[in-house]
Amino acid sequence: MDYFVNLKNYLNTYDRFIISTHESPDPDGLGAEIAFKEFLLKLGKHALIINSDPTPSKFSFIDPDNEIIIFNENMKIDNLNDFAVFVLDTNDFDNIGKTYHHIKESIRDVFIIDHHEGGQDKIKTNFIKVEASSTSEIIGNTLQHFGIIPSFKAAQALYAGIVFDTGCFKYPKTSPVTFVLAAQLVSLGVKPYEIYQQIYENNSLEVFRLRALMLSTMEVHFGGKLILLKLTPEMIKETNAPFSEGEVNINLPLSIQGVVASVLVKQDAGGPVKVSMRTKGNLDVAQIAIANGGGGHKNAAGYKSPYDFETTKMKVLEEMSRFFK
Ligand SMILES: [Mn+2]
Repeated sequence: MDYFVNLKNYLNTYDRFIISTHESPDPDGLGAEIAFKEFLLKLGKHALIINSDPTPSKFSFIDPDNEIIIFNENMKIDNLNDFAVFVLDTNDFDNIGKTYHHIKESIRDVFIIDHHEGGQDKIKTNFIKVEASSTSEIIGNTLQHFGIIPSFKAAQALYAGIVFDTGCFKYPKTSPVTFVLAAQLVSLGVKPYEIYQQIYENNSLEVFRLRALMLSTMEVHFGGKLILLKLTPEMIKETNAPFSEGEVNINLPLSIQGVVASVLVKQDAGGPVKVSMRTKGNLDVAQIAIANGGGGHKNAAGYKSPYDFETTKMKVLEEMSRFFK
């Protein structure tokens, strides 16, 4: 399949674009947005980035010029009827949050660029490449395809996105394509150790306290093969750490010998209870997420639950039990 046919058609049809990514934006969504905006501008297009949630401060280095606009209910976008939208790093419209719901009646069209499972029905008319390590990888390859060299800013943004989504080039979708692109970005001046420090050695004390609280909720299930952690609004209040900083702790239990699944049941103040699942090997949690209205990859997926915290926990353990019979 030539993934670029859909993209070229869309670019030939419209001239003004809004770029957005998922709620709780991560370096992959942010990096892809910054580089993709530059790409659109170089093609002579008009482009704005509008996100539903603010950029976490530790990731602000990805947007050094403060280009990303944070949505608010009262914002006025001139000639909104002329705009078409690019959604990056999610294929779940509910996951784009307030921005999308506010503009969806006015905009002309929507195009998705993503690497998550769950959007199989959308692959034919969008640009969804589930084997890509990251959306930043897809955007980097898109620039290569069009013969456009990213600026240092865009190169750094893309590199940060790739590092984050591959866990420093170690998750299963890391491929030769990933390394070739990373080599190009480093040749453009990106300093790998600086990006590593920005993303991984930049924690606040509040974030570390939140991690300690979350680890103290640890439950061991299925003979030590599955670990469950909790992240509650009370923990956020007590530590004053950002919710998104708690979410990443789901990866910690996978460092334990014999653990093949990690589950996080989480809730931000006023929001729904959510479930995140991480696994090793062939345990496919995308299926569980999709069956519950969510999405993700085989080894990393999640969904929003209609139930309270305890019921959600019991139900996800029941779903996961299929792997441990
Ligand atoms: Mn991603």
